[in-house]
Amino acid sequence: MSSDTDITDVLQRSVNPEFAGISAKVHNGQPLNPAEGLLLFEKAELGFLGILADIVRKRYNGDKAWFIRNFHVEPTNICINRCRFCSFSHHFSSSKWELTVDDILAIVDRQDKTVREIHITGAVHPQRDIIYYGELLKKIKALRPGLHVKAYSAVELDYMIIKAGMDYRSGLKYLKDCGLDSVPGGGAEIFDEHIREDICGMKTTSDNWLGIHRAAHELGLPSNATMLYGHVESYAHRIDHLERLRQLQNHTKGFNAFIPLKFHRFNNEMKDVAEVPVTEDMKMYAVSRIYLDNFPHIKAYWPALGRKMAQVSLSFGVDDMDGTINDSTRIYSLAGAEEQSPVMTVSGMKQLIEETGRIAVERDSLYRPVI
Ligand code: V47
Repeated sequence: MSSDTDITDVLQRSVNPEFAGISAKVHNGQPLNPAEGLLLFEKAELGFLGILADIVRKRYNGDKAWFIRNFHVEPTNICINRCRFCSFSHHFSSSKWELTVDDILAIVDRQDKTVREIHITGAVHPQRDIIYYGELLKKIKALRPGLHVKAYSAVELDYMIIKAGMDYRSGLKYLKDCGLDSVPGGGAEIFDEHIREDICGMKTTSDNWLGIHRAAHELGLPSNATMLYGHVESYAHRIDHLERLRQLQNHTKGFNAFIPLKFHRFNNEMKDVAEVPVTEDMKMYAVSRIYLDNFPHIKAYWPALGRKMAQVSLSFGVDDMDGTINDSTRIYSLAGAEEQSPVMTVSGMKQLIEETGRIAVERDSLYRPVI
């Protein structure tokens, strides 16, 4: 057998004849329709999904697997929203906390000077506004001009921009002028309106989430997208979510990475919902890679997934391992993820990737290799 085509041909015939058309589309670089995506979730063997996902991954990334030197800042856990899956906000914590601008600058200042990206996201604090967050951006840029600032989820942005009486374009333009470089993917959760109402009804709507990202892309601010999966949603809801993202990406081409986020149940209002097995995680990565054929990158966020399963995910469509993190996020450790103090050295990251046979490539925030 000489090529991927031969292998998938044999596999799809031995596994299920319904997959012949899907396999051909993936080989030819054609998008699947929602019914085909659903069929993959419902009936495809995991090994078959891995092979199809690999075709799309290789098309964009060859054998490279990316990582970045980064850290997070979570400015506060005081939140106007009360999402049922959240273990991070003050509603589920014994303490409330809020960092001052000086506290955040001190965190930035003590990072190693080789770190390239700061990721800022947290709760939606009722007393904070776009001026506060704009000043924070300006001061970070004054302190570390070369640091890429990926900041504020669409949920935080929606709140601060509406509160300022601005539209999304002018609010994002203001923040861009203050130093915003890109927008993280948080707050997408599940776009289906009924499930969203059930798990995070107070949060900004799906249309608003997509509207913020559209406006960001139109201003030249790239962004990421996430999905919170493995709780009360169905496969059809996952495909609906991927389809809405793929349509926006067709218009703007502004998304860099898609990041599936596995639901963790510790210390939140959904603690009675069982977590999905790791096979389901790999299925989620693979179908995302196959369906989002216009996204260049699929990211395994190892603080949420665990480093060993992040390694396995490289065989199910993933090409990006996020970054070194430097023990700077609590969102997942509070929800019960196995990584209670997520920190990875550059050599640890390289080793994790190279053990799987991939080429580890350090990147900047725009996926340019760092020499
Ligand atoms: O939107 C919150 C998720 C997200 C839980 O853009 C939970 O590079 C599982 O978006 N179980 C925020 N997930 C984090 C985020 C992110 C992370 C890493 C990289 C990027 C990026 C973005 O965390 C929230 C929500 O979907 N989340 N609580 C929980 N109990």
